[in-house]
Amino acid sequence: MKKQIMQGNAAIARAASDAGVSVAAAYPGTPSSEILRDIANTYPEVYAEWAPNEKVALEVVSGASFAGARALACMKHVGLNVAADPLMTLAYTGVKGGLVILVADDPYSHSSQNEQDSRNWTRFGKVPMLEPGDSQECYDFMREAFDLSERFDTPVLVRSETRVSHSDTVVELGEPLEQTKPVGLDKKEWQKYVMVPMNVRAARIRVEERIRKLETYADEFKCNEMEIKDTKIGFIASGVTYNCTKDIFPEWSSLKLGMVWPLPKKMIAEFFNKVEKVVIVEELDPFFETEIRAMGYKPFHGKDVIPTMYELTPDIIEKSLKGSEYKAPEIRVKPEDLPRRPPNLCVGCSHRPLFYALNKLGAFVFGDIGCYTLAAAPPLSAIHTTVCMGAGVAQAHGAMKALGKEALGKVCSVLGDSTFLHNGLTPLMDIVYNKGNATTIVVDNRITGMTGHQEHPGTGFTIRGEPTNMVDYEEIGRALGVKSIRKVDPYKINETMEALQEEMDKDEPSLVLCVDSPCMLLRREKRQFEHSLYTIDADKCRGCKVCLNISCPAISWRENAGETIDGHKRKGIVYINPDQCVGCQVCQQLCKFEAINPVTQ
Ligand SMILES: Cc1ncc(C[n+]2csc(CCOP(=O)(O)OP(=O)(O)O)c2C)c(N)n1
Repeated sequence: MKKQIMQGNAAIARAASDAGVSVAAAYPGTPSSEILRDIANTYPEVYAEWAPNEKVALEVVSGASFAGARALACMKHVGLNVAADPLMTLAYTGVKGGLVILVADDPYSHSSQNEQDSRNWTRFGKVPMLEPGDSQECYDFMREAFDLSERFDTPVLVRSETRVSHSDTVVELGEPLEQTKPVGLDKKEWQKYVMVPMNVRAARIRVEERIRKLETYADEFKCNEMEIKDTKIGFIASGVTYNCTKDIFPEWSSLKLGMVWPLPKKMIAEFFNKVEKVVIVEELDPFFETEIRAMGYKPFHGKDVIPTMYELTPDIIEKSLKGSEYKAPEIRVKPEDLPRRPPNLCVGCSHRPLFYALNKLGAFVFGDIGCYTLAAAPPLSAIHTTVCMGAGVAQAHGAMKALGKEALGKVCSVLGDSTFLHNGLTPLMDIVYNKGNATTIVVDNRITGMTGHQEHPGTGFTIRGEPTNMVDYEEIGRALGVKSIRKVDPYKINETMEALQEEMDKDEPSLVLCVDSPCMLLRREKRQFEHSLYTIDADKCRGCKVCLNISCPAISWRENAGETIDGHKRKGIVYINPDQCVGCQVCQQLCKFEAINPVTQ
């Protein structure tokens, strides 16, 4: 079918296949994760792999490009920070096969640790960037990106964002290209690919020349579009922001910048010539505005009225430009209008008892990013920092170096299995090498949970479900020099607390591995619990609410004030929802009154 309704990410995947991509690699991250999944599930001709992190993903695909194959790396915005090191130098080496880096931003931080604007990488990295605004453009711009990459000998960035990646719109597909056989590696090209100072200086000149050529090309590039209507007023925008602004002010003239950088200088000059008042509407940073002002133009409005943070929705754009009272971005839906439904760990999740234990121990926990970050919220309240993937391991070490022996027994870091493999090994090596004494806890639930169950080198499966080597965390710890390696079963709360305290007390690095605790939503691996369901004995529950401290979605509080039990007045009792309980037995371990018992047939 030539026309289909497609999600932005699905259109990106399809475009990669239709553009003849041979190799695609990614590390998952919302809102980009579906792209590689779709490639792996739908386009068998494309080699696809989950890399342990974004830097490796980009390096893998750049190798394919150097061999002459078309190649794609996908990541979320913060992933590009991790991949920035190869990116900055790949701009100098250039490519052989078309090399595209898809980066998906997350304005409003729906699912991210920051709200950075990836457009800043394009100017900084000296590589062009395209920005689609709907699924059709995802498809078209991606195909353009591969052509552009080969034509100008450059990696090309394509920036998506949550609303583009995760919206479904109609896509008219083009003719697929045959996947071309890579031309192969050529030793004679070493001066292009070996970035030693002598070659860097030559490459530097090529980079500048390329930017100039791209600047000229931008003026004729079909992804940049000018539409002259009302000449009194017009707007400059890109991506989804262009669509939103166009919806509200359809009668205005417009300049859509499909290429974010370099900018089409002649087109911009023409637009300012033809339109009396130019408004620059852009989400997050004043990227276009800074550039356009530097060219000597004075927009009528830009960031003086348009917010510099969060998403730009049609109503925010409208209020900002219609000169209403509206100044700062508002939280759109007032929390008090909604029933409170904070995100929570799943029923039976192995992270819950571990963080309950850490809370009871009173430890300061340097945390990380994953489902377990949810333990920062009350009542678990057992994650005290979250910065970026792998950071907690090194931060615990740094804090303990700063505080000296007084921190012994009180500090640790926790990170997930995927996060450990992404960026946790290097800081653990650092702790050992520099004679630290921090405790590193790996919550191994056998999958990349938070982003939707992607495989990684510790799961034993590739992206296409083929069995493969499974990393042994204990062996890794030993190889890095950790002497104290301990396995704990997080579901056994008292034993876990004892083990954690012992490890934190040690004046040496230690690695704690939470074992036999697969993600509750994983199908292939299941924790076997003794019983499948627990219930409350109403005659024994005193309503002390201790079991509510684990924030289990299956447990709730039922008011029945005035009732007494053994002469003890209780305000209510606890209820366990039999449709939700999976029998993890965590709540039972907390009940002093033996009021929580298994249901036996
Ligand atoms: C640099 C970077 N890349 C990707 C992400 C997206 N991301 C958030 S958490 C996470 C991994 C979580 O998996 P794991 O560590 O196994 O913990 P789990 O969610 O399974 O508990 C990923 C990929 C990110 N936040 N930062």
